[in-house]
Amino acid sequence: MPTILIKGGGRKTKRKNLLVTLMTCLIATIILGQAHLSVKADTDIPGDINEDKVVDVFDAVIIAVAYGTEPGDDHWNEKADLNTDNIINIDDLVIWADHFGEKEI
Ligand SMILES: [Ca+2]
Ligand SMILES: [Ca+2]
Repeated sequence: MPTILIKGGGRKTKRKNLLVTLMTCLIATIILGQAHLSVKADTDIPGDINEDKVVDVFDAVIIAVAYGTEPGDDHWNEKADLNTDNIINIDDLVIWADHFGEKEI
């Protein structure tokens, strides 16, 4: 059985790997024809950052773009700060993951 060895990796490497993973998911979603246009509407689902009434990879991309930022930084997005602790990090991504796939009818 082949073994994949991943050495070290600082914060930037981990962030890059996360972004690559999220972009791969986005591309796969589009290819599979499951992508849809976002429509602004009020929503109460945690993790539905773009307020299209579904928690999907498009919301994760918004987190990825704002990842590691704090208020005042370039790319800061208040809506991506799901736990409202003024930093976009893995805790926000975990909240998104907990609600992934949820839809508002
Ligand atoms: Ca959404
Ligand atoms: Ca946060």
